[in-house]
Amino acid sequence: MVSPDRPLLRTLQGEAVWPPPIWLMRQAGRYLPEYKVTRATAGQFLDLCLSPDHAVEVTLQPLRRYAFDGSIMFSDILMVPHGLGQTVWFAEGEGPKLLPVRTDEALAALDLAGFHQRVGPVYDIVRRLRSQIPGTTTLIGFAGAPWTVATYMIEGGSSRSYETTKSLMWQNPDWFQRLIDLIVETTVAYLSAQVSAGADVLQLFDSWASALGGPAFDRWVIDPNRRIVKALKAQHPTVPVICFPRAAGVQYQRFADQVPCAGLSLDPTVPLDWARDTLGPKCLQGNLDPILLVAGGEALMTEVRRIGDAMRGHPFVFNLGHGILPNTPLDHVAALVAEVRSW
Ligand code: 1CP
Repeated sequence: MVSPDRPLLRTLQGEAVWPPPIWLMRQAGRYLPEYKVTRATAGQFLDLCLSPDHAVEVTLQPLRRYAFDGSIMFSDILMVPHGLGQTVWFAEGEGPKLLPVRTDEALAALDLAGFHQRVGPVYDIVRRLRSQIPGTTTLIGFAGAPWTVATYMIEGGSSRSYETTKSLMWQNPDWFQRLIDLIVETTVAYLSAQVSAGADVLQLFDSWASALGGPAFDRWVIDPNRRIVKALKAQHPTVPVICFPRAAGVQYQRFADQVPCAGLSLDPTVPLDWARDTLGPKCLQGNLDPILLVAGGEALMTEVRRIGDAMRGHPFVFNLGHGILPNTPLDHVAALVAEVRSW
């Protein structure tokens, strides 16, 4: 049964709930021994993402240990390129690989018509989670933001400098705009279908937002996020969207002014007093350094309390400033959750 009292949802609707709700980005994953067991039986990483039995199981694993207030469906931002028919695979120990999209022909071959069918299991996963998570837990759907997804689609995997992506973006902005527009349209349809399947809240991950500045940040980070959030708000007015233009620095302010999202996720470099005063009316989420959660001890607790002191009285979601790291000790996570819940 879904309870009306979901602290994470209430917070994103603007209430300064205290103690703040807590969940962790990438809370399912390799720091959990039980994840490694399921991962080993599921086959390829993409098979894990597209197998409802396994994906539901790994989504529930961190909830069983830590009773987080939010449950993020287990999936990956590369589900959108996969759904568009781009060839995506995960090379063991190397990360994601894709057959790059760099030409008119490759762009024309992407196929929105077959999208929902290719990602169909994701909607099944959300539906099953809706009925299996505790009633007070908020179910989070997600997607990558267009700029970040485009870097993977063009580079063919992870990148340090995004050299091919940026070169194409500046040499052929019309082509790049067509790719971004396709990702915007697909992402709206994808997230909307996640809501129809039962997601309470959505998060857009723009993990590589800090690669752009000036007008390029406005055009390729702010504008696509704004269009997606506006379209989702029109279709699902009560569903809050959290945006995460990671490491965008002072550009967080321009982003906040122009993107009508309910929540902003902050990376560890964002000063919280500045965020509270300038990004203000929005609910803020973050921003513990994931390496502090690996380090543990007094340093961890001092920082966790500093974050709490800065954000008390404001709608705030306790989270990391980026995904949890595989080396994170389980008892550090338990100590973090106990500390936040003691406030
Ligand atoms: O070996 C394994 O088990 C695969 C590791 C892994 C996992 C656990 C990958 C490959 N993706 C995931 C799951 C995942 N990815 C989630 C799970 C839900 C949860 O939080 O429990 C989420 C939200 C993502 C989102 C994601 N994937 C992002 C955005 C968030 C972020 O961390 O910046 C990005 C950039 C990706 C791409 C990706 N997928 C996987 C890897 C190793 C990467 C990053 C590669 C890179 O650094 O470029």
